[in-house]
Amino acid sequence: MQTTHEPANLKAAYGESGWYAVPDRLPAEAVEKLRQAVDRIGGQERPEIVYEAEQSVVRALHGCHRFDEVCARVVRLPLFVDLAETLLGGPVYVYQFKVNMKQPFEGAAWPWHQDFIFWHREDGMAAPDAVNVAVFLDDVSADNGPLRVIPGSHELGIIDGAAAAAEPSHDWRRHVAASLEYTVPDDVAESLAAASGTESLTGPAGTVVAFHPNIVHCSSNNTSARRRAVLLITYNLVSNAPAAPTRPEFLVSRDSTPVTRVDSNAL
Ligand code: 6CS
Ligand code: FE
Repeated sequence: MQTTHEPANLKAAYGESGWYAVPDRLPAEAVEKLRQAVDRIGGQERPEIVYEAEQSVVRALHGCHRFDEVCARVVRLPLFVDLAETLLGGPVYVYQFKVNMKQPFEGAAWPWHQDFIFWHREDGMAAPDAVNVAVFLDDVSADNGPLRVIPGSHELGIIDGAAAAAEPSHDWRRHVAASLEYTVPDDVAESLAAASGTESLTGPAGTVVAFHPNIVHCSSNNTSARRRAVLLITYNLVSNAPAAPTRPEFLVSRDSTPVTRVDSNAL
């Protein structure tokens, strides 16, 4: 199968650090089409739109590939599907689609956390045989709230924080708000960061970065005047599809049919 990535070094680098910045970028005209889709959807009234705590600023859009034709095509681009299949080693489907907006001045932080614990505890995903593909829709720099990761932390499995003892709320709003249900305690994250350092994922609009479901990551408030919108497509191995997820379908796809590619210039 012709892929768009050099599998050898991609898998080695990703396996080592838990994340990988892909050399290829999403072309500017495709980024612009996605920005227009985000603006279109963000102005609608729909359950897939999550707001910041003060209820008027959009925090994230969810599941847009299920109702918007540009988003439905972007998840099928060979650039992303080849990346996911190379890293996961088999046919994949779109498990989750979201755009974290990180609006100027009001885009709130995401505390230190891992993603797999949400998919495992809330949806029944058996193994972290999924991958997050981040696509920057805006330029991301140190001052507009970049994603920060702790390299190598993907090898630690699920790090149980305070939530481990508490009875889970099973309220999906606690899984996408600034006050997350499952977090990695700051002292644990800080000691991991002291040992391994942290990397800030920055780059121009169009940058593509893959990161592991168990890598410890966070992002700060956006105190700048520049939005930091990032599209996150989570691909899951078809063979790893949860049997009976119950969270809303815009958070967890029920359709585990292998994703089929469109042409690279289909957007
Ligand atoms: O609950 C979820 O599915 C989402 N929540 C977080 C904090 N990351 C993973 C996923 O996007
Ligand atoms: Fe996350």
